[in-house]
Amino acid sequence: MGLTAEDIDGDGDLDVFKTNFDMEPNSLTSMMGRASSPTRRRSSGLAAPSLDKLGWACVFLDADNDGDFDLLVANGHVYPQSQQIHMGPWLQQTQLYEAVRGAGGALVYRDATASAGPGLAPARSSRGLAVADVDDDGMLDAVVIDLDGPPRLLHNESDPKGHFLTIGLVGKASNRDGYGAKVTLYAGGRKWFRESRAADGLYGSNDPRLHFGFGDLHAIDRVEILWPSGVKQIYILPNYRSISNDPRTVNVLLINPPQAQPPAAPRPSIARGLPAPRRSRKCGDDRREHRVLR
Ligand SMILES: [Ca+2]
Ligand SMILES: [Ca+2]
Ligand SMILES: [Ca+2]
Ligand SMILES: [Ca+2]
Repeated sequence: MGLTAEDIDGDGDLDVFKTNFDMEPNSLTSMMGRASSPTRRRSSGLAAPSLDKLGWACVFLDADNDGDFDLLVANGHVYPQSQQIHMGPWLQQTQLYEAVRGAGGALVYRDATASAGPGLAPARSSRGLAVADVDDDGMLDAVVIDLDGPPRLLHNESDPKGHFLTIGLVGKASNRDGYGAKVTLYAGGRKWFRESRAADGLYGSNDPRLHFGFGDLHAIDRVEILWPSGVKQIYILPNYRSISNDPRTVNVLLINPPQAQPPAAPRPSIARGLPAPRRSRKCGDDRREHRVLR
């Protein structure tokens, strides 16, 4: 029913997760290069806990900022009388899968729903999901849309396991929200690749800002942005090293503010520890050249 894609293994190619019907497993497929290249199914631990579920919306998110994408899946049957015909229940829990390192360091998922707190405890016939840091505390929260009930706001009260950076894109030659931009963050010998999308999963639109968790690394080497206009920007972030060693420090970087508008007043909740504003730099995506900011 639902489909989402992120580069969960850090090889630069998107990996695709798909939810399925009752008595069918959800699936994770790794892309291997260009669209015409072969794909491979990953053994990820996501199949067995989904067999008795009918899955809908799904969103990858780094819920604990440890640097690995976790996963939320909304579930619920299409038939209110499903158990009378020997299928799964009408009401099902939304599932949280935690990304962990398995044998040889391979990324696998474990069903963490039972220990995820009261927000995921009730069974509902859920359909939609959206993820956003609604209170700007650096931890991604979520909204679940249920049939026959109000939306559920799930506030993430996890102990953060690492640092994070939230990037807001403001297009000029590209669309204003920067949708379609591809952002790659390099830190500590790893890279994180994300696309900015207007919609994701199913029946939901996430926070347009891109959230990166990167564990105990508190120094970022660089951020590369490929805008829909074709312009490529490279940000070197030397100031980031001195922001804080405290994972709870909130770090929001607004990239490519529009020249036509005065700079917005910093919001108190996100202003702590920000690097110096870069609005004076000519780094817009309407300049068809590569620029390295130092
Ligand atoms: Ca990948
Ligand atoms: Ca299923
Ligand atoms: Ca994680
Ligand atoms: Ca939050």
